[in-house]
Amino acid sequence: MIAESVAAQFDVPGRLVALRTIGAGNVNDTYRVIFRTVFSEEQFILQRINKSVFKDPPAVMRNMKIVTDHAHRRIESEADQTDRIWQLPRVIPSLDGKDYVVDSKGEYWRALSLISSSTNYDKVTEPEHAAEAGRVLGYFQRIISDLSADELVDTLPGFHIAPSYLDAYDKVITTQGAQNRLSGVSEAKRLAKFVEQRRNMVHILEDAKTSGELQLRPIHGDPKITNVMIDNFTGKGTAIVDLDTVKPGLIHYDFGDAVRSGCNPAGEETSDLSGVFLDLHLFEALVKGYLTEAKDFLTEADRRYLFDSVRLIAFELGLRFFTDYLAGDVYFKVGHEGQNLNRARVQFALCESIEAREGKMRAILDRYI
Ligand code: GN1
Ligand code: MG
Repeated sequence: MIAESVAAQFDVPGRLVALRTIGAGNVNDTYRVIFRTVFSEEQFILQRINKSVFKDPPAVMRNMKIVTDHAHRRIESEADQTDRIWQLPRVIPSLDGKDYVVDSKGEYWRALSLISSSTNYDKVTEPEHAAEAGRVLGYFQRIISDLSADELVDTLPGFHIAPSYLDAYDKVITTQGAQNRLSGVSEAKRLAKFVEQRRNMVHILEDAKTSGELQLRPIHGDPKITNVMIDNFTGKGTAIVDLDTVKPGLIHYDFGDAVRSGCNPAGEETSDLSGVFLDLHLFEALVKGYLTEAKDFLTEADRRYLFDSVRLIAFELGLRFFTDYLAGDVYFKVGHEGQNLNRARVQFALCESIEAREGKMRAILDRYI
């Protein structure tokens, strides 16, 4: 198998004893690998980078290397002032000293260190968990806040640029395939109406960026709850993983994504919409955790757009899933027909719930910032 021969090309001591697919992620293929020597065992993450999403894998790895090198230095320099051990994946070099391996089919692979004794979860039901999700994101953003966005390459042009997703939707919707789905599936028709009613809010963050009110910074790009590692011994957040979307962006994309993912107790993949809502207890806890770390680097303007980012990112992800459903599932991996439609239903239901709670959410934000 290709993954096994690729695994042996990274600089890890010992011999391969196991390689297992882990079903994480909607984009890349991910494996957990175990190597053993006479005296020790090394476990690491092996990933094949999805080239149809990430067109320039070496640039993705360069960003990852710059950010992790910087963050590791900061983690070490602050180590004796914190209440926990913070971790962050390390890029494991290949035997020939590169940050990736290219296989015989031209596919790019990377190896990353595992976060010790920790677990990730795909749903949040306890405020303590939401608080840790907020804290982990705030910490990560803080320790990279002194890195200039100019040092990173835009490896995914259009990523989190909401107006571009609307343009993509407008193109897809005119295709025959999309028209067939719209006329045959009543839920698809309902979602199309939902999109129409929200066109005018799609530009809010990009307008603030264009006017100079909000600035580009290095961001994580994908701080959803499954990327937050919780320490098995202390229950505290210890790391954020999945660093391939680290690039210049607005910190609001991260905040909005963390909230839409960490404050919906039903998670992303439920088919029961009655359980999908923005839980204000979880929100309050996440905001508190986030601001413990973020209050020092957020500007006045940054604070003003926090609520809008939550509403927008939930809508944007729903729109991305819906567009992909209409396009025939070409971007997000699916396990069954209609999965992207269902994912869109969930995010749109969440967006509605966010709209209904706007006053209360703004009041919570005002209380802590
Ligand atoms: C994708 O691959 P994964 O699961 O880490 C997507 C994110 C979405 C997320 C939703 C590069 O992330 O933007 O928020 O699915 N990543 C990319 O589950 O598009
Ligand atoms: Mg990701």
